[in-house]
Amino acid sequence: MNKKILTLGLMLFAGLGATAQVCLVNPVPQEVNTTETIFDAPAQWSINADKNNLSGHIYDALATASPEIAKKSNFKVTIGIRGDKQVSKYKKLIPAKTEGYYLKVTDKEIVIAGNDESGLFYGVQTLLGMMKEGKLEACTITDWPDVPFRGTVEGFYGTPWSHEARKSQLEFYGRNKMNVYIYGPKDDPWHRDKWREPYPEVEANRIAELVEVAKKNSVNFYWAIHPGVDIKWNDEDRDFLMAKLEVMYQLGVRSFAVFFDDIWGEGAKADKQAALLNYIDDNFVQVKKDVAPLILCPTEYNKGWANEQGGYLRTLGKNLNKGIEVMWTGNSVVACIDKPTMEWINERIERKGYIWLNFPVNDFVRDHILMGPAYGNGLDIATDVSGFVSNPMEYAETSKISLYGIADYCWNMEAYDYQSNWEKSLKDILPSNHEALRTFALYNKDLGPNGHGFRREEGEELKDIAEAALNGDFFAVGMLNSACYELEIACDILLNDNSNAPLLHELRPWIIQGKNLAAYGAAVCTMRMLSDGNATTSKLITFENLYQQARSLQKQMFDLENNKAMRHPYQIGTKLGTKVMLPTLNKLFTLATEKYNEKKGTDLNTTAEYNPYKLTSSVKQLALLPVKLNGDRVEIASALEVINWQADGELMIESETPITFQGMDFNFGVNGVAKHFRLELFVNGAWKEVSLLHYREDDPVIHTGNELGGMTATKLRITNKSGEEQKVYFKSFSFIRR
Ligand code: 14T
Repeated sequence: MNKKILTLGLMLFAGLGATAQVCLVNPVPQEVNTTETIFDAPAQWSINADKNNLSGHIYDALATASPEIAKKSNFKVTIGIRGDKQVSKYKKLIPAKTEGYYLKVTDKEIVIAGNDESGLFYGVQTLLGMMKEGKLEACTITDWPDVPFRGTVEGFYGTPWSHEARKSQLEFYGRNKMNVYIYGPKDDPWHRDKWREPYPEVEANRIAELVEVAKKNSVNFYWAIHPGVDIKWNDEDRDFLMAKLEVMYQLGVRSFAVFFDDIWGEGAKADKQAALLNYIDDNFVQVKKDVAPLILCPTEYNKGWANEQGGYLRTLGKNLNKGIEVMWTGNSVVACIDKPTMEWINERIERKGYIWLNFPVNDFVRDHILMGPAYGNGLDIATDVSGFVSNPMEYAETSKISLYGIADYCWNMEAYDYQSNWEKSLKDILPSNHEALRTFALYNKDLGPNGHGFRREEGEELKDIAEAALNGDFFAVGMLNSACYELEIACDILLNDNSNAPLLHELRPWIIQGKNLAAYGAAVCTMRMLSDGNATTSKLITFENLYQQARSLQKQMFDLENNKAMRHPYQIGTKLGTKVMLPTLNKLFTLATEKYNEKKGTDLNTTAEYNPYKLTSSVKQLALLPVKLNGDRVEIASALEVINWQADGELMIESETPITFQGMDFNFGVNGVAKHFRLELFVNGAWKEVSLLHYREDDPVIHTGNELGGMTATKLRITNKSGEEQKVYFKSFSFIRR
C-alpha cells in the first residue's frame, strides 16, 4: 500500500514529460506526420496569399502570432483555399472535407491549405497552438472535424454571461475549433418572457457585436427564441415571432433556434411546433438564402420525458421539414450520450439528433463548481449526431476547462483521451499556475447528490490513502495531511494570481472554502496522530486544542456556505471535496475523537457535521428526523410513516443564532388540520403565537399568517392543541430565512 502511494507520487512529480509542439494543439489533429524536430519560430516571416480572396479575419488571426509580418523574409508562410493558385501544388493533399485543411511546417516555410475558409482558419489555429511556447515542429498535418456542428448553448438558468465573457468564449471557440454558439440564456428576458419584444438599444448593439466577433472566429452565432411559455397558435403570435427574427436578422444574426423546453400546456404540442418551424423555414430561412438551417429544442427533449403514446417525437420526425435540426439531451435531462441513445432518438425524429449535453451546467447543483474533465460520452457516435453542444455553467471562464474537452471530443472522437485533455486544458486556462489550478480542481469535479442522479469521478487518487488512513495506517494519515497541505498551497497561490481575473473571481468562494477544508484536514490528521499516543508537541498542539480547532473549522465552513456576501447571486452554498476528501476527514474526526474519549474517559462529541439547528420532539416518531439547510430554506426531512401525534405533543427547532423569518409552510398530508395545531415563536424571552391556515379546503398544505414575515426568533415550536391524538403525515416542513 505504502509503495503504491509512493509510486503514484513519483509519477505525479515526473509530470507528463516534455511534449512536442504538436501535442500542444487542441483539438488533437486527425493525421500528423512528424520527425519531432523542434526549432525556434522565426522572428519574422512573409505571407504569400491571394489578398483579394483572403478573408480579413484569417489574416488577423495570423497577425497575432509572435513572428512579425515582413514584406520580404527568408521564411515564407503560404496560405490559401482550395482553388487558389498559391496552394494549387497542394491540391491533392487537402482533405476533401468540410472545414478540413492541410498544414506543412519545415524550418524554411509553412503552408496552410484549407478545403474552405473555415478549414484555412483552423489550419492557422493549429499553427498558433503549436507555437504557444515560441517553437515550431517540422510536420505535416491533415485535419478535419468529425462532428459538423460543435460548440455550446448558453442555455442555463441563472445569471447570463456578461458581454465580455461571451466575447472571450467566442475567441476560445475559434482557437479550439468549435463553430457553434447558441444564445439562449433562460434569464434573458427578450429570449423567453418578452420574446415578442425587440431588444433595447444597448442589448441589441451587444448582440450585433457578438455576431461580428463570432464571424471573426469562424463561429456561427445562433440566436434562440423561447416562445412556449405563452405562445398562442394563431397568426398574430406567428407574425410576432417572424418580426422578432427579422429584427435579429437586421442585427446581423444568420442562424436561429426555437426552444420549447421546460414548458407545458398549449405550447407543448408537436404538430403546432412543427407547423411553426416549417413556416419559419419556408418563409424566412429559404427566402433569405443566407440563413443557416433552423434548430428546434423540443419539449420532450430526453427519453425519460418522452411519452410514446402521445407520439410527440414521431410527429416532429414526420412533420418537420427535413433540414430542421432537433436537439436531444439523452436518456435523461443530464446524461452521457452513447450509441443506443442515438439509435433510439434518430429513429423517432427521422434525422440525426443534435446533442444538447447538460454538462458542465451546474444550475441544479449551485453549491458546486465543476472543474473536471468531460468524459463518459461514446467515442463511436460521430456519424450518429448532426451536432453536439454543451450547456455550460454561468461561470463562463471556469467552464472552459470542460469545454476544452468537448472541443477535442467533437473534432477527433476516437482519439479523445479525457485525462490528457484535462491536463492540457488547465495549462491553457491558467498557464502561470496550472499546477495550483490542477490541485484545486481535483476537489471540484463531482456534483454531489442531485435530482438528476448525475455524478462525476472525484478523489480517485485519494481512495487508497483514505481507506488506509481510516484503518489505522499512520503513513496514510500523513499522506492525507500532505494532500490537505497541497490544497492549502494551491488556494493561496490562486488567491494571489492576477493572470486570469474572471477565473479567479468565479472561483473565489470555493477557494476560500478550500482553505477551510485544508485547515480542517490538517487539524483532523494531527488529531488522529495524537489520539493514540501521548505525543503532545507543544502546549498548544494538544488533542483537545486541535479538537476545538476542527470544531471551529466545521462551523466556519458552515458559516461561509451561508454567508450571502461571500457567494455569487443565485449561489446557494459553497461545497468542495464532497466525494472523498470531506467524508474521509469527517470519519477520521469521529474516529480520532472516539479513540481519545476511550483513552482519557472524556465525553467529547464525536459527530463531525456542524448543524446550528437542533430538533427536539416529544412525538417519538419525529424526534430523530434530521434538519437540513438548503440555501435559505431550513427543512426537516419528511417521515415515511403515519405519525401518531399525541395530545400536547410538540416539535421544537432551536437555532444557535436568531432567525429572521421570510415564510414557512408545511404539509401534514391531511386536509383541514391547521386548526388542531399551535405554532409559536420564541421572541424576546416569550412565546408568541402565529396563526395557521389553509388557503384551500382541499389542500393539506398549512400556511402561516402574514405576521410571520420579518419576525426574529431563536426557537419555534408546534403543538397539538386539539386535546386528542392526531394522525398525520409529515410530508414536508420548512421555513425560509431572510
Ligand atoms: F432544453 C433542454 F435541453 C434543457 O436542458 N433545458 C433546461 C436547461 O435550461 C437547464 O440548464 C438544464 C439543467 O438544469 O435542464 C433543463 O432544465 C430543467 C430540467 C429539469 F429536469 C429544468 C427543470 C427541471 F426539472
